Amino acid sequence: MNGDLFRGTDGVAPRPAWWLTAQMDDTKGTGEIDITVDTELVDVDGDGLVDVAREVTTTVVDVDGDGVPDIIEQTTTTAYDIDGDGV
Ligand SMILES: [Ca+2]
Ligand SMILES: [Ca+2]
Repeated sequence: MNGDLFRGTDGVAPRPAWWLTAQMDDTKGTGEIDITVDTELVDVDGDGLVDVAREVTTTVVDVDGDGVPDIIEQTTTTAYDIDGDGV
């Protein structure tokens, strides 16, 4: 019976003899990290001084080197010159 497959004698949840997903092979390939930074400067009032600066950093990580990204992280940092002193 299939129910007997998961019953063990020495635990609540015994490990099955087979796995549903293939094991990861961590001996092949090398990881790769690609970081892209896009900066946008905006002069809202047209006085020639930058009022808003936005920096978007995109990080793409291929952990196992198979060419398919495994982790994608995007961070946006925005700075406002509220008092108009240019800083
Ligand atoms: Ca300005
Ligand atoms: Ca990958």
